[in-house]
Amino acid sequence: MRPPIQIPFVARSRPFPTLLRRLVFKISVRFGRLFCFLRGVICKREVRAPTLVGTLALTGCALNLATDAGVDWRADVARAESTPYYIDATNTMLPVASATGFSNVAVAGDFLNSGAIGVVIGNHYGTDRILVPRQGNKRFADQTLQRFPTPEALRNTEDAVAGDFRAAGSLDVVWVSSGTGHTVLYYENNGRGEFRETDRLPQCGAQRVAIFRNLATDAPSLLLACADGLRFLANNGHGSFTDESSRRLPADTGIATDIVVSDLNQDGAPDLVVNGNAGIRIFLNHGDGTFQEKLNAIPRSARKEETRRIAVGDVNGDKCPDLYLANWRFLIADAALQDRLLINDCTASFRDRSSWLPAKRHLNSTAARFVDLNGDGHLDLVVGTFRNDTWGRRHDAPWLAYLNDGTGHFRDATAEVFPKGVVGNGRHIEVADFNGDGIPDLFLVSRGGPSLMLLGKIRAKGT
Ligand SMILES: [Ca+2]
Ligand SMILES: [Ca+2]
Ligand SMILES: [Ca+2]
Ligand SMILES: [Ca+2]
Repeated sequence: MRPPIQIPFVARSRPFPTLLRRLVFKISVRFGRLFCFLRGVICKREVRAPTLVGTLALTGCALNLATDAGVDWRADVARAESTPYYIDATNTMLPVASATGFSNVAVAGDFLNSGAIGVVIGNHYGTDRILVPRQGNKRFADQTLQRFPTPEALRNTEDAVAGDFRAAGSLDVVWVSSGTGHTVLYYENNGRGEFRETDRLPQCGAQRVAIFRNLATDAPSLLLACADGLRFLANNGHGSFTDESSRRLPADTGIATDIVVSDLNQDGAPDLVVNGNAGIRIFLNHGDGTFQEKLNAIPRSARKEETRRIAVGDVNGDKCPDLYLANWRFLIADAALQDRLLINDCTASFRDRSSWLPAKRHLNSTAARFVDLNGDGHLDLVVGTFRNDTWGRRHDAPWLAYLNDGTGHFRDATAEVFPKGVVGNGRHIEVADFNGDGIPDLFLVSRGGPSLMLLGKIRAKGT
């Protein structure tokens, strides 16, 4: 039996006075994280009997979650910086405390089947969260306590995807985590945006997860980038999964740290780009969802290279997906900080066109995504950076905006595109129409400091 949870703040109908609220929040965040950590260390998943530490820890986790519930954060609105392209709606739309953490990933979706977009956020050293739309998409509320199961162990979420894995008409969530206990977690949605954790998935030490469909009509399967190689978990059609790695994937996929799905050779079958201990590798789809490596597809980097994230999209208008490698210096001391742009010749062979990128600032790149920032129909780039502080004490590294001239040549237009103060400790970029005005918005996920909500202002041509 789980220990009882006392949550003194949830039932309050009126907000705390500001100073008291902030004090309670600061204390509870610090102790909540500590208790979550202690519980993760001491109370392994298998230990279900109540213990003093376990009870304190779980209560601390709950406090950490609860402090934001019912609190009106509009009192904290300090700024809403704007450019012709984006307005920073972080303080006006988000419960900022709930969007602040050691966040690694966010996934947007209509989790409540309400027609409005919400977002789930995966955190290190804390609890994953769900923010749901309120007031006609004008604000988000943290309903983690009401909608997520209470975590039973420290998780350290690294990545997540959402999909209708059971063909039930609702979005379930798969999390991958480097924490104790299960590291691949399945949150099943009851159709109303309330989740329960199930044991649907085989386990491995995974850092990334991606959805794969060989045909558009297929149930979504899962690809996991695991410490012992790539895994293919085939969806049996109703949300149960079979590990078909040995049948579908090459024998030696190596240690995998990132994976992207895209039809690189334009034959109609989605292929794979895999990052790992052997660098970037291309696995081409035979057409039936089995894969073979295409050797020498990626030109070698002149210097040692450590890639954290791969972005994929056509940047030069030939409809063939190109690649951007967000490179950092983390485990390899002399790795180059230069990111790379790789242009596809439409057969999944790539040429290095990093010279088409603006001069790189001396920053680690930790996230990248192709997005049409100025609505001209050409994919631009958002790049997340950080300053070598994995503890998130510093979260002042810029989010970069690179505009594409349509031929794949980019210029650094950060100051023109992003409002002042768009900084963080970049980890992930989610794109969705969060306020329902038909224009794509950005949710910039930061490890330390608040993640940011940027509402788009430019309507794309033809929309
Ligand atoms: Ca293909
Ligand atoms: Ca291209
Ligand atoms: Ca553009
Ligand atoms: Ca929008």
